[in-house]
Amino acid sequence: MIKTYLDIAEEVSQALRENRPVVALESTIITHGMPYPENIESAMNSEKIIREEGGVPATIAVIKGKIKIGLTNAELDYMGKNSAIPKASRRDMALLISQGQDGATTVATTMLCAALAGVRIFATGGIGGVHKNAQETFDISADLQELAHTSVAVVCAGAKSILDIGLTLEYLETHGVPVIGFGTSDFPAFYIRKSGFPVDYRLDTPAAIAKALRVKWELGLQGGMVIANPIPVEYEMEEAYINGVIEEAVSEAAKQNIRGKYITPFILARLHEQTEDKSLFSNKQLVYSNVRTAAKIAKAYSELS
Ligand code: PSU
Ligand code: MN
Repeated sequence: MIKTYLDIAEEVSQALRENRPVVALESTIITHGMPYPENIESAMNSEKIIREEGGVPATIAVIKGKIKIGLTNAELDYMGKNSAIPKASRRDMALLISQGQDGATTVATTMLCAALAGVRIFATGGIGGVHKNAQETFDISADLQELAHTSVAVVCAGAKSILDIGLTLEYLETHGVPVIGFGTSDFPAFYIRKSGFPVDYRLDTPAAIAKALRVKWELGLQGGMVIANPIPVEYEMEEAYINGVIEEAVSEAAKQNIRGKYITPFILARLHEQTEDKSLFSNKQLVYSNVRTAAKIAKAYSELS
């Protein structure tokens, strides 16, 4: 039944059949997370890095009502040039697909689609989370509920401090989602290596992470795992500077009354503008680092079975 909706690229399905490493990549980061043409550059380079590590990339998007697992270069280009394509989180999927529309998948829906296709490891920049002031706005990303239920590991550089990182970690704890620091005991804050909040466990090798994933899922403990990989030190931003820009962007969003799914893309665009693309450069570099780590974990995971 699900096959009606899924369109898995031949290269990806062959890799899955042969138990070779596959890494899922999201499309909201392309359509709404970075400006054109850097978004395409980042998407293509991410795929290249996965191949260098011996894996197969599976960028995920909804195109004309089909869930695509693995995009062609023309499809990547299409997702990168059309910022009018709607951001598709869990609640949007049935509507977009039933109407034959396009959708850029968020962390939540990339996990969902990856799980449908049998892909277990996913790399991105940062996860969504509990927004600052959520006690009034109720703004908590659907990414966190997806991590609670869907068995896919998400390699990320932590979460941006546009979010309340402390509350995001509390939420993940409540829902039983392990948060692992890859080579760090401090949960990273995207542009900076440390948020000041501890991770639950520190693991230093892809093999140790792969083993933890296998045990979790063999125990029947459904749900994801957050693998937090700090930005490489040479690309880290200056903390006081970036936090100042973030605060300004968050209050500008409130002032302009930006709501719901539009908040995160608004803030991201504002950060890139205000830092004259310095944050975009760091953003790309941390994605590449996450993608490489994810490919290594996927390889270690496939060697376990
Ligand atoms: N954080 C980033 N870059 C992004 C996103 C988050 O640094 O591109 C995107 C991801 O697709 C994430 C989504 O899943 O925003 C979260 O949106 P929301 O807060 O509306 O759930
Ligand atoms: Mn939200």
